[in-house]
Amino acid sequence: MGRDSEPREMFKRFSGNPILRAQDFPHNVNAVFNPGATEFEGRTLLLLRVEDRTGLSSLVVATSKNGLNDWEIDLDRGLAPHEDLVEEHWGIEDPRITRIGDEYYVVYVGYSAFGPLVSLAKTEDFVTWERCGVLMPPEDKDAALFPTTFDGRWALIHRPVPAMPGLGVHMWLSYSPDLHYWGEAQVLLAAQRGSHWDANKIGLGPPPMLTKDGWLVCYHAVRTTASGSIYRIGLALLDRDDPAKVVARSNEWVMGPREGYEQSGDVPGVIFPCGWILRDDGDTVHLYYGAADTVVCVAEASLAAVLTHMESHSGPLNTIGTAPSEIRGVTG
Ligand code: BMA
Repeated sequence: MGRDSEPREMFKRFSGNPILRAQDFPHNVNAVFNPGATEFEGRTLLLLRVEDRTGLSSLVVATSKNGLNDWEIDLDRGLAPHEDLVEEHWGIEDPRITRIGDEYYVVYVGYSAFGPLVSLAKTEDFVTWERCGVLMPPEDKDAALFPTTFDGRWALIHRPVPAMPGLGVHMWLSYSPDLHYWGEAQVLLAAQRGSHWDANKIGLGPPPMLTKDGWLVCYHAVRTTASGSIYRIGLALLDRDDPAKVVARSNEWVMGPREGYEQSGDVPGVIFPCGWILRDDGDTVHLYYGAADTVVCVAEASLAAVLTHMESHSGPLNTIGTAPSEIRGVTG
């Protein structure tokens, strides 16, 4: 699947990238990007963010037998913004899919007239949906559910933006007994400072993936440069039983924009994954990402290689303090 020119890259881009583009649609759309991903009825299912020419986005299903080629776009499945809901006034974006039992819980960004927020909808077939409402008020994005509970509580990683500038934009963890009321909010991963690749602004990519070493988390970091932003991705590991505990964090990015389809488009220099799938061999990971806010791509990695990398490349876990869960009970 990889290219000869990238022997040292852990995530190898599919030679057939981009796998989905606006031109693949039967009607005019502006861009297709940032897909959630899951397996459904023996096929890979992507929930694509499709931005039409009004500028608003909705979620559309595409499926493929091998997760690489021969994608079939299914305009009858997916989720469109509800015109009567203020929280979806300007569209819905960037879905993350978590399978729980026979249901698929899709956490997505609602672009409300009051700012982007985090919403949840669930489905069994990607045709009929039950909206579960807003989980986090504006401004909050980049959220996904864990597929299991922890001491009876559901857990959500999300990314609120502080109103006060200069404090950094960090990843948070919140818990809920019922997927409705959320609390115990705490910083999970703090953006670094200074020249680090993940300084100042970070956010979750796909939902966490359970591995032998804990929950593998993929996150993006936004580097502001004189000629715009660069979106790169890195990895962290969370404790299997206590996801508030960060046990490793890669000290360097594992993939950054490089190819033409990542450097040219509506927003150049962006790779933005929202879904990944661990294949039946237990090792092959397919990472699905939007490139340049314009097209959909896939890259492949070996999970064993990723976990080995985490052992040798773990940097500081957090830079602005310890997670509240770790200092609870400490006085003075
Ligand atoms: C983020 C999100 C993503 C987008 C990225 C780059 O804030 O809005 O949907 O891909 O910016 O433009």
